[in-house]
Amino acid sequence: MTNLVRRSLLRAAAAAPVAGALGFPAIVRAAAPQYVFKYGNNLPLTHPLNVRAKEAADQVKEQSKGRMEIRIFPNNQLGGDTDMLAQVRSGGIEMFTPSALVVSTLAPVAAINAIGFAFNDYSQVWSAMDGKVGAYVRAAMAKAGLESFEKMWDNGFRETTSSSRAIANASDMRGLKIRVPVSPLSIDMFKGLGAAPTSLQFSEVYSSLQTHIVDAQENPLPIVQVAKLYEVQKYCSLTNHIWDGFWFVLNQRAWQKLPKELQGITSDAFNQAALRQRDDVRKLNDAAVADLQGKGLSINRPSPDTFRAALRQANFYSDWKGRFGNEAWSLLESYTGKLA
Ligand code: X2X
Repeated sequence: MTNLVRRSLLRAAAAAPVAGALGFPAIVRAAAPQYVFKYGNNLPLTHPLNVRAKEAADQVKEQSKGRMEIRIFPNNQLGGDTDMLAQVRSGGIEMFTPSALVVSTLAPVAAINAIGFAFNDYSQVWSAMDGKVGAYVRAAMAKAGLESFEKMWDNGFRETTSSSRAIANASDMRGLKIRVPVSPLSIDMFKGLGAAPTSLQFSEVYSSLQTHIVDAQENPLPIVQVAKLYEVQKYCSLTNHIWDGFWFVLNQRAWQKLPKELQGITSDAFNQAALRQRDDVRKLNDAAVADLQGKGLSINRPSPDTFRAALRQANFYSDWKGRFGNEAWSLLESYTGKLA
């Protein structure tokens, strides 16, 4: 389907229930939603992001007594990440959950949580992202025309999978044809490690691994599971190189048009769902190693030392400190300790 056809079908689908209700008796018409938000994302329905977003949407419908409806379009149905980012700004869709890496194509400082090997653990991650680092990024997104909910959703610590070899230390990255998201920081980081990275939208990942356009990719284990990447990969190296999360972003005009009461119901539902989703990802991740081994992936746990050293030597930390600026960088370091 072309994007154009897909979009007009979607418009028709979104309009149908409201228009259809016009022919109904008054009692049914009263239940027609006054506000309909389309929410697009890039993940399969089985990922906790979709499971918990559906719960939040149901909660909004119930608490708004049917006045507000959120329709979920998972799995890149509305196009890839770059398309959805453009649509949420233009108002083609009202909600989207891009990874911080993808948001950085619009608001560069959003990639700051993805600085290689910055966070030791989740307690540092959530302190920073629910605290001053998250607030700084949200202000930058608002300047770029995107509203966002306060609580970030978890993607996870990114690991490296490959069809050609296990990655035990930085020298194994040399020349590796690896897919990374559409993210300047990811490209720079993998170049710094000596790999040959290519940016592709997530919608292209499975097929590009299958046809060996690339040999490797990097993603948190729950994504390797739900997108069945283990079918087209042999090795999984627990590099933990980037912590990545999804921002719940909203079209600014559509958000500002919502009555305060509905804004409150909606942001409460999604911020609460985010906390449950974080818990789901943690549990999935704990069980994923055994599951993926059972599905045939060979798993190893490299030490971060050689990777950090390679990045330092490539001036990765000092370069990105310069790009993000001293203020943002010191906020990050107030949670992680000194990085550069
Ligand atoms: O595209 C990816 O690799 C994913 C699913 O992790 C993001 O959305 C960045």
